[in-house]
Amino acid sequence: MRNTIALYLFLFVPVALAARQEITFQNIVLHSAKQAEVSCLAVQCDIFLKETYNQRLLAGDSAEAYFVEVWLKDSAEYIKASRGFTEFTDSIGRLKMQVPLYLVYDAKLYGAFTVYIPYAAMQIGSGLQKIKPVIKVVDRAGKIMVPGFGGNYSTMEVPHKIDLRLAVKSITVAEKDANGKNWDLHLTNPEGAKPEVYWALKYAGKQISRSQYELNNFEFTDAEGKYTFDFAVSAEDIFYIEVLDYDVTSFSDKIGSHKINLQELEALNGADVTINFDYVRKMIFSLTVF
Ligand SMILES: [Ca+2]
Ligand SMILES: [Ca+2]
Repeated sequence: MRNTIALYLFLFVPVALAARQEITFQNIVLHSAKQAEVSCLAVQCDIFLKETYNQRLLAGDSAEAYFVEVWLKDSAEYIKASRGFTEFTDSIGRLKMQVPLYLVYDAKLYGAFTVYIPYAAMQIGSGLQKIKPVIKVVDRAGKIMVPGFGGNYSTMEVPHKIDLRLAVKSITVAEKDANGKNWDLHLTNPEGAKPEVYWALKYAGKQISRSQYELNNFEFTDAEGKYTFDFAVSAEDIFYIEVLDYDVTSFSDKIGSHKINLQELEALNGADVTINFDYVRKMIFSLTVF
């Protein structure tokens, strides 16, 4: 019997000490801001922790970060993500931004914590719209720390949105990189020194689409439009078509990055355009507004 009690205490005491972190939000404010050259809704709040990282560590909780997740509502409904923005959604298509909240040794307050959500990623009309954030916090294992805290509605000016179709038809890259070296190291097979060329669409600092690569080839082609991609941007947003060499053993090598803004787009609309930039000798693509 005494053994049983001793064992019970041994198991029970650490669990009791490791009670959950408590997190609260105050001063939730919405405003509009440019972030990564894109019109965004900024959701700002002050976050208060009940205990510091050091206190949690003493309680046996070594989590060094929590994750703040922000959804939006326009009425009773959650706002869904626009076409092409799967990088910004939860599993059922609701627009979601997730940002890590790194824990500092002795801090209990995170003042002015801000999450940026591109307006173009929201399935919402332009002009004045009522929007409210719903904030949740999870730990690294996905355990819910704060179940879903709703702010108040604010009236925001949502910029005019443009639906686009991007088709990258072909890419030819230089045979050597910036250092005059082969794109890939390959001592036994000269073919293996050629790159694996693919393109990626970079928007608001995130890769929102990419093509597959072709093995050992200075060229990429997509005559059938297999990787044609539909997405939306706000009127003055800037985005990038990046060309890369896929590498298994390291980060892919960047071959070139082409910046696209709307002035350029109006001149381009629908036609095949041939350009060169950085170590891309030739890229043929089209951008269509629809
Ligand atoms: Ca490489
Ligand atoms: Ca490669």
